[in-house]
Amino acid sequence: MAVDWAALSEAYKRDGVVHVPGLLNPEQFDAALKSWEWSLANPTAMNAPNLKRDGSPLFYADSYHPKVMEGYRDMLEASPIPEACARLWGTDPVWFIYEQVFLKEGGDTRRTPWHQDGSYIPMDGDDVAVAWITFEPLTKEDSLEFIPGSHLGTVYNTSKFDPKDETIPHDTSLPYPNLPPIEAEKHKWPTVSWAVEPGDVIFFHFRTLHGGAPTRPGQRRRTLTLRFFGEHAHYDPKTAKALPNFPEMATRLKPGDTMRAPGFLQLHPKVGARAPETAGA
Ligand SMILES: O=C(O)CCC(=O)C(=O)O
Repeated sequence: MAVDWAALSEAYKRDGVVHVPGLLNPEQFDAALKSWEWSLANPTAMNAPNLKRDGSPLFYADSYHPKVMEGYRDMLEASPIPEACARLWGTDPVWFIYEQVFLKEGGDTRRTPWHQDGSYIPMDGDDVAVAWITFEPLTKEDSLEFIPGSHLGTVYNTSKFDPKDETIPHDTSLPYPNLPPIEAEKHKWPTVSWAVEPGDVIFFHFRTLHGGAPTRPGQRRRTLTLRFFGEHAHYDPKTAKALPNFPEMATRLKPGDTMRAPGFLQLHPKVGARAPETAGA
């Protein structure tokens, strides 16, 4: 199916989220799934304990593996996703930041609380994107929800993902307002979501409010998210002063500095020489 990148780029800039059906061919989809499986087989020390199954529904997430390139490099280099980011932004180049995997299964798992990734990621700017890839088909009702245009509005504080009150911040020291109670006041917030088929990719801006996609008994959801930045992106420490795989970020960069650092893997346009084996150096 021909993709109208001009229309999608316009929508990305306006809404901060787009759905690209069938972007990954079966080979690229399998490669993405193999990377997800690598992450599950190689959990980080911090999140490995959360994989223990005790009969209760599992909502597992892991990210920032220091050796991510071992499981991701070949997949990333053969993926159409970096070029898609460039088309959405209208600029080159595209650098990889980090991966995140999700697994929800084993009963009623809770909705992912409403949040903005940009409250946690020490970067901001026009040219940033999360690529959300789900390996199970999802109905619109079971899919992730977004608030279109929210990337142009307020940056809210983080969420502690506290089931009692999802608006409680994870980092109370930040000078940002608490998240509003979006789920309780849904009528005030126009949302968008899409049914997802294997091979589809949803792209969203770091500041786009998103949440949802619970699973019910008998359902499983395996999801991979990949994060990228480009030409117009700057260092913005917020809660994370540095990325775990780029610890010198806070000392090498000042807030507002254009985001450039050796070691982030440039994926588009392709460069000849292979960068180091970590995402940040
Ligand atoms: O897939 C999910 O449940 C959450 C995804 C998400 O919040 C993210 O990728 O930032």
